[in-house]
Formats: sequence, C-alpha cells, structure tokens
Amino acid sequence: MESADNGGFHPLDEKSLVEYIKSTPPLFTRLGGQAELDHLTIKEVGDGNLNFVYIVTSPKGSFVAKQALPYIRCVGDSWPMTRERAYFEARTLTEHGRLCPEHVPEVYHFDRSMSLIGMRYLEPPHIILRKGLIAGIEYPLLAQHMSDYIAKTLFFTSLLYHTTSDHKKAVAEFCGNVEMCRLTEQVVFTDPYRVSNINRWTSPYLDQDAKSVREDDELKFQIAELKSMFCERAQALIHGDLHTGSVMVTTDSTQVIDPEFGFYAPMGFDIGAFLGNLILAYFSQDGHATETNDRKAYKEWILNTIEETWRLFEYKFCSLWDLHKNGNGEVYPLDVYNNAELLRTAQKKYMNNLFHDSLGFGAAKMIRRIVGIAHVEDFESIKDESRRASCERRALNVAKLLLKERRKFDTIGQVISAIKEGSVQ
Ligand code: ADP
Ligand code: SR1
Ligand code: MG
Repeated sequence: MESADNGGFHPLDEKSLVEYIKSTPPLFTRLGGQAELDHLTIKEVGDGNLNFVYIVTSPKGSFVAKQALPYIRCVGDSWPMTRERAYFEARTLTEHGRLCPEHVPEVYHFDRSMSLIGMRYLEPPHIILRKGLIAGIEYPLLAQHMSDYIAKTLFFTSLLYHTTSDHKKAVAEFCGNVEMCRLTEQVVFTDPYRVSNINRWTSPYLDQDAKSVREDDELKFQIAELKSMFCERAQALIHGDLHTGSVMVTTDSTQVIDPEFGFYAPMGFDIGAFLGNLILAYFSQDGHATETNDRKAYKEWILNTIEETWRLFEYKFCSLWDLHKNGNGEVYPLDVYNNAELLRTAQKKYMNNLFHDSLGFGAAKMIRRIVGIAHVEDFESIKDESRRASCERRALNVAKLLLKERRKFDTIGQVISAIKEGSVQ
C-alpha cells in the first residue's frame, strides 16, 4: 500500500465522495449546483477488474466518478498497480473523444492526484455489450458504430496522418503507461503458455486442453512474434482493452469506455480484441440455448456483425487514407506513391498485414480468457461446467487455428467459415 505521504490521494467511498464533489465545481455544477447537493444519490457499480466506479445523480444532473486505487481490484492489494492508469485513461478518452465524439463519453473532470475521472453517465437503457450478448439482444448499428470508432481513432493517430515528429512526441508521452503494458504482456502473451498460479480453466474438463497450450511449440513461436510486435510497434494510439465489457450500448447508441491501457501499439490489438470477444460470445451461445430459444439466429447475427465490422472498418479506414493522402502523413508521400494504382496496391498490402495482425491478437485474447486470468462472463455464466467446457474447448481450438494459421486467411469470409466449422466439432 502507499505511504501516508501520497500527494493528497485518498480512496473515496460513497460518503467521502460527497465532500469531494462539494469542493469540485466542475462536478457539482453538473448536478445543478450547490442547491442540489443535499439530494444526491451515489452508488458504486464497478463490475470491471480494476477500478471503482460511482454513479452520481441529483434531480438536475448526473455523472460517473471513476477512481483508480493502487492495486488491481479483482486480485486485491497483493497485486499493486500504478494509479497513473487513470491519467492514461483520461488522456485516451479525451483524445479518442476528440476524434470520434459520437462513441466516447465526454470527460468533465480529471484529478491526477486523486486518480479520479468525472465523465458522462451513460444512463439506462445503456448496458455493457457483453451482457447484451449473453441476453441474446441484437444491436443493428453495432458494426457501423464500432467500425467508425476503430477507423477514426486508429487512422488519425497513425503515421498515415501524422508527421513522424508529432507521432514520436505522442508515443513518448504514452510510453509512460508502461506498467499497464507489462500487465498485458504477462497475462495475454506469457502466462497462458506456462505454468502460472494465476491461470485458471474449467477443471478437470479442460486440464488436457490447457496442457496442450503449454506444450504447443508452434503456438509459442507465434505468440512470441505477436508479443514482440505489441511491445515494439508504435503504430497508433490504441484503446488497449477493447473487449465487449468496454463497450456500452443501446439499440441506437454505442459508447466505448475504459481505455486505461491506452498507448501506441499495433492497430490489430484493438481490432482483434473486439472481434475475438465477439467470437467468444458466439461460442458461448450454445451454453445459453434453451428449449424455447436455440440461439441459432442469434449466432448468425454475431457472425454477420464480425464480418460487417471488419468490412466496414476496412472501407472507412481506406476512405480516410484517400481523403488525407495530401496531408501530413509521411509514410506514403504522394510524390513517391504517384499513381492511383500504386497507392491502391500499397493500401491492399497494409490492410492485408493488418488483417493478419488482428486475427493473431484476437486469438491471443481469446486464449487468455479460457486458460489464463480474468475469464469472461459469456462462459462463466454457463453454470453447468461440462457444458461450459465444451463451449470453451471449441472456442480455444478455433483461437489456436487463427493464431497459428492467420496468414493463410485472405478474407473475413474465410474466418467466418472456420468459426462455423469449429462450432460443430
Ligand atoms: P474497470 O476499469 O474496472 O474495468 P470499467 O470502466 O470497465 O472499470 O467500469 C466498470 C463498470 O462501471 C462498467 O462495467 C459499467 O457497468 C460501469 N460504468 C463505467 N463507466 C460508465 C459510464 N460512463 N456510464 C455508466 N456506467 C459506467
Ligand atoms: C489481472 S488481469 C485483468 C484484466 O482485466 C482488464 O480488463 C484487462 O483485460 C486485464 O488483462
Ligand atoms: Mg473494464
């Protein structure tokens, strides 16, 4: 734990947060001013793995207060973690919000010494996407909205848009988020492939499957390539934890929260996180099927959403590239890529590499959720363990295939076919 001299930091609770709000004008004005301070409702709702989240409402307004304590919430104070993650979350929310305000909650207030962010309360009917997927709810605009968010945030923070000087300045700032990167390096790219006391799986059903992951040499070669790329390639300012628990939705609104792992890294890490978590949702559906709802139509909807998200992303990203080809980006200068066909070919190569990176990272994220730490509710909510394990096994096998053979896939349609095949085995 921290020493008494911690620069004014103290962990808040529902009571002390009231005092904090009273002395913080950007927050109390959101609630309708001083007069409303006697009529507050405050509720802690943090169901994520790391932080504390309070919903604050008055008759005249609302906001969410999110505070980082110096440890990982789901593990406890035996795993210390820098509170500076709140700074990188606020920075990424602000930067991504500037680039894509329709899909990022507005930041009202940030207090670095208290590691506290005040932001827009995404009021009901917004729910966490993962919960909507478990409930079998269709979101007709999800692919449209997420492809928009991913295309804009990645394109506008990459060297396709920035000068190398501006890019390096931004990269240098976000290199400070080193502890969060190291957490990902450990739990995504290393622990599932070795014996580690924080790994977990549905035992005894998946004992052999977990062992096979630890004994698969080809998997180990491939995961090392991806880990190197994750650590070495400052391609764009990524969200860094873009799973379906980091997206809040209604049928017509999509909002991306929780970018505390934000830093400059391979674009495929974000794309893969989102698509990989949709694939996990797909494989969990058989575990949620009942006699009255076999979830078959819903599985099709998930597959369509995966396909549409990639296709729309590719289209929007290349459209932004075309639109800004005369801009400051220094990797494909127009006097070098001096005819339309050449530029088109360069784009094809870029997108092809990005597709393979996304498959690899997506698969790595799937594997860690099945045999590593921090499992997903999609599977955890399947109470019958043998049924859960058979869903998880099918997801794990497809993830291994995608990770090892990712370069053999040319189109998202082929990936969808592989998922379908994996679902009947
Ligand atoms: P963590 O960093 O611990 O993962 P999250 O940012 O994922 O925390 O938030 C945890 C939970 O708090 C979310 O699952 C969601 O239910 C709620 N939450 C977070 N931000 C908001 C918001 N802006 N509006 C409404 N609810 C929110
Ligand atoms: C201790 S691992 C906790 C996980 O939760 C976050 O959402 C990240 O995915 C992290 O890996
Ligand atoms: Mg979260």
